[in-house]
Amino acid sequence: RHDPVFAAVDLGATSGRVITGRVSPDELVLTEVHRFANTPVRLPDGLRWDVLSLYQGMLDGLRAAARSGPVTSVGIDTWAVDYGLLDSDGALLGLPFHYRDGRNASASDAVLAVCGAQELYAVSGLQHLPFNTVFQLAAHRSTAQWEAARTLLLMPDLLVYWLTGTVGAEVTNASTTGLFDARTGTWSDALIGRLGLERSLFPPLREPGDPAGTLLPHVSEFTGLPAGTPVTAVASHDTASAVAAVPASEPGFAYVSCGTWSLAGLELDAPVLSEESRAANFTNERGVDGTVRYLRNIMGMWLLEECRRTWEREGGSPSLAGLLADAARARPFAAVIDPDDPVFLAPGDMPSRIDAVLTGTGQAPPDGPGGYVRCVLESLALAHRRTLRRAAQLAGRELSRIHLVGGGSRNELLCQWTADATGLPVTAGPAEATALGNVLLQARAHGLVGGTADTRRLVARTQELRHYTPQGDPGAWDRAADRLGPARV
Ligand code: LRH
Repeated sequence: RHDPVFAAVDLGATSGRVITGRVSPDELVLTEVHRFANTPVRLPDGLRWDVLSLYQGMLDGLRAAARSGPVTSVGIDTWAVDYGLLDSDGALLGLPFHYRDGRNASASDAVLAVCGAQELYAVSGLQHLPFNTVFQLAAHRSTAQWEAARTLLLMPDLLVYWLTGTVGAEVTNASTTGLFDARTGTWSDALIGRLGLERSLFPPLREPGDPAGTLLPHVSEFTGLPAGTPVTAVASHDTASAVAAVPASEPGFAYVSCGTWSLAGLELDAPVLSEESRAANFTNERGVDGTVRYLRNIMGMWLLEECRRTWEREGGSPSLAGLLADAARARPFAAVIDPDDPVFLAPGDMPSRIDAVLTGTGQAPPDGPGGYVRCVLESLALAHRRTLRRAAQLAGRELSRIHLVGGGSRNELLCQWTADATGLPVTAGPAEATALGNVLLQARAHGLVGGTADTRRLVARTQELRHYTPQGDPGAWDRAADRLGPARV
């Protein structure tokens, strides 16, 4: 059998992977052929992505993919908002900043002074996060590089450019810039003009499924992929790829795409741009086929990952399995935090920051790693609950089920507690939703699967899913939620 194989490049905040996906009408097999670290570097002027090592990791991965057999096409997805600037020769100006760099807070004030939050939201429908591209650009404008900049490429588009020499902006990720019109699905000339940005910085848009060029000769030579191998624009925002692969069939589903971030929300046909929605900071990011990803960012597994990095730096290296077993035994609801407190955004000592927040809210800090992990996971379950309930209210929907996808879906405590806190059944998996979404969009572009409904059926049929029903005393979750005071959402 020679089922077509697609190579998915999926770069996450802590690692990058190249995965091959073999697709047939009733089979969908992913194989990770290469994994590499994504280690940001702090330079004197800020925290940067090591984009050359990511590029090299991707090339090595494509070479491994080529060795494993014929590859029909390549697709790339990464996290959102970050970008590189090219000069008039097409050369990259400096290393892209990391969205967790601290320079953006004051820049966002400068933007909001020119264009109010209401005006921005009415057009872009984007949640306010201090690192939205529009704010990062305001910080970038005071640098010498800015004068030389002619083209802005978001991370996946930059990597596509290096593979193929073609320039474009894929829409699902463009929708996270703050300069994209959520109603029309195009760059907002109005906002770009109002903020005094050059319209020519922003490349022509690509829809998921559009061709994005073919491999340059030196790329083909290095990787061993044949000359002419196509690169396909996928839903290049990782969250959009993940949502496209949510194995849902019923209309009332909600999703939590859970990795470094928890992205919790609904899929809608049209944006919700009301003042209430803006005040609750819900975003209207673009999905496949013009759908709207109506969601909020929740700080996610970052809290746990950053706790573990802190413990490792201090010489301990508790295994994840051990930590989760300790968390399961720790006292329930001993400590709850709002995971979205901005103090948690930057890299650094996470347990100390949790202590400070707990002390500030009259709660005692946990007395061991298991206690911190319990605090983080219960707090995330509570954040899933209030975010999804509010999303449903604002969009006028009834919820019937939560699909928890992404790496966090492997965490049984988080899945069970999300079910318990919300009172809704949770279907967990696939953990590889983003890579599946990437592969299946390519398969669709090559005529192997139909639309999103087909994609989702294929995922549901072929991937291992787990089901959680709500258990325990729902009142305990209500009381824990009350302890957090008036919710930000
Ligand atoms: C998740 C994600 C999320 C963005 C963030 C910057 O990886 O793409 O959707 O908000 O990274």
